[in-house]
Amino acid sequence: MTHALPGTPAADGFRMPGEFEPHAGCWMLWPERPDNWREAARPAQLAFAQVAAAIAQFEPVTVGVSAANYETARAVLSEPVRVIEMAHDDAWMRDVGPTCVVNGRGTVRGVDWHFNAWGGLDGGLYFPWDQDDLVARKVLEIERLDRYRAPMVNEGGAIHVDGEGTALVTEECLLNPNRNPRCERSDIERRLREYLGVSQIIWLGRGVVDDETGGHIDDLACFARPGVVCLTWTDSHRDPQYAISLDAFERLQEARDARGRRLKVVRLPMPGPLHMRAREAVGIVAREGTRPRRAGDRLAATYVNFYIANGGIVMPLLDARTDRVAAARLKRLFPGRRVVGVPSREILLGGGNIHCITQQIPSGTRSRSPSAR
Ligand code: KQY
Repeated sequence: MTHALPGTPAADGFRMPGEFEPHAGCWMLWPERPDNWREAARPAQLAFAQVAAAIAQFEPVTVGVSAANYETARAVLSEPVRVIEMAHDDAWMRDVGPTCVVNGRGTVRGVDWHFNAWGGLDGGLYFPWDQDDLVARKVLEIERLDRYRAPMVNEGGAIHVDGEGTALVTEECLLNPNRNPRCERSDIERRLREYLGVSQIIWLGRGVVDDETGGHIDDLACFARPGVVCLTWTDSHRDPQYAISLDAFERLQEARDARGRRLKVVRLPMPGPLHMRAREAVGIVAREGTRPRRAGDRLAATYVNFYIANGGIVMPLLDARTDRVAAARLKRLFPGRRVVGVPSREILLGGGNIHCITQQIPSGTRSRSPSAR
């Protein structure tokens, strides 16, 4: 039995680092469920394997896979990728994995949020989710990192930080009663301060149109570095995304970060709009208790859902009309990193993208506290 640490990261001197700070490695899960991924998840598995191989050029990657799929995953994933047997309900490591925090001495610990499949029985995407809720704990145990069990429902894709005291979140997601029904905005802010070690929370309104997570920030906006935010953007006034992105842009222009700086906002064009095709929908085996996927559904396509690796950016390729512009913007934004594009429509068909399927472990030391085994 492993116990969680008492107290909170902030009280113990810990903060969540920005994704652009150095990593010890990256964790992913293997897509398997036929009610979410078409054709028994084979096309998605190939896309996940490409993402893993791209990240493995920059840092160590570990993929958790069920016992039943171990051999397939090992055969498909490239040699440098470590494959570990781990039960899970679906494959969104960003949301079910730990959110790591560090202190001034370089000690790394993990925050283990409560997970309810993006809304539990009130709009959640599948039932049950008990195995997903254990993933963060298992990752931390394998990494030998101490764990805080945060007393709130949250997902890694619902938060971005600049590592210098600022968090970026959306009202649509964090204030949705299907996550923490008894919490007001002030309660959520207090928990984010305690568990991320932040002092300033910037609230955007809604997330990307038809994002089934209920407005995750990691589809809408992220920090490229302290003081610089990337924002999903469209110039099409007819698209409902236009008003959402404009509102986010205005709020970001008004905001100050924890150090009192104004933010520079870099707009990344949206692909599409993209929709699920009839031939893609037929390969999904509908099941009661899982959100159905239908031909014509709008996909939450965005280039903001990229992963920042040590020395690299692994970005989604989604639409030949916009991929090049987005890649050029990311190259300018991250001059010290190599931008690698991975075709990721198959991941998008499952409801997320490259950022959603990855979770970084920051560099640091792993001193475990004897009280928290
Ligand atoms: O972090 C994310 N944005 C996760 C997307 C989850 C989609 C579930 N089908």
